[in-house]
Amino acid sequence: MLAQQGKLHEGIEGFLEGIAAEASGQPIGNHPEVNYCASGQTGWERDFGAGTWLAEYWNFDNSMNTGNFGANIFVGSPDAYEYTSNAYENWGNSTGPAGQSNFFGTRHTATINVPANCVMEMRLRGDDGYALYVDGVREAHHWSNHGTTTRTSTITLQPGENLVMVEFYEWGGGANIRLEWRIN
Ligand SMILES: [Ca+2]
Ligand SMILES: [Ca+2]
Repeated sequence: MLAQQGKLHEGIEGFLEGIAAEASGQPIGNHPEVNYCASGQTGWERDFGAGTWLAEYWNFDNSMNTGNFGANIFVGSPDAYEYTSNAYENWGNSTGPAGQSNFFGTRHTATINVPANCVMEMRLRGDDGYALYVDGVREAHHWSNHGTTTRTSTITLQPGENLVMVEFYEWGGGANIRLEWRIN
């Protein structure tokens, strides 16, 4: 699937590691078949259902500032992880999910099943860098140090399983990563 798309970009190594982890039996977030398009959800919603997302958290240090954190952060076992209903967090200037208030990264991964094509808008906001992938294709990103910005993408979820991944890193100051969705 990935090879057919012929795309290599920041974060893809981590994505492939995620595939390998799944194949090795490490669980990832999962969701029963849900007809999101029939939900009538036309306002922005953050929740996808309990336990949909595997949220993995890594601390790093500022020596990893190579201008491309994606190649460096998401390697090895995470420092912490949990299962969540959403990829929506706002830590502000407080401690992040793995114990550091600066220099941490998060990756939310979910397998979202839908029974038929489902056109969904996904709105991603973040401080600092973030990226959204669906089945290995980068749909949105703003992978640099910055205050909160927003990227909105129109995604067509295919019948069956769709692997959705949100990557994020915090460099300094405030920190948030917030994914929301709605049906057009
Ligand atoms: Ca920040
Ligand atoms: Ca911070």
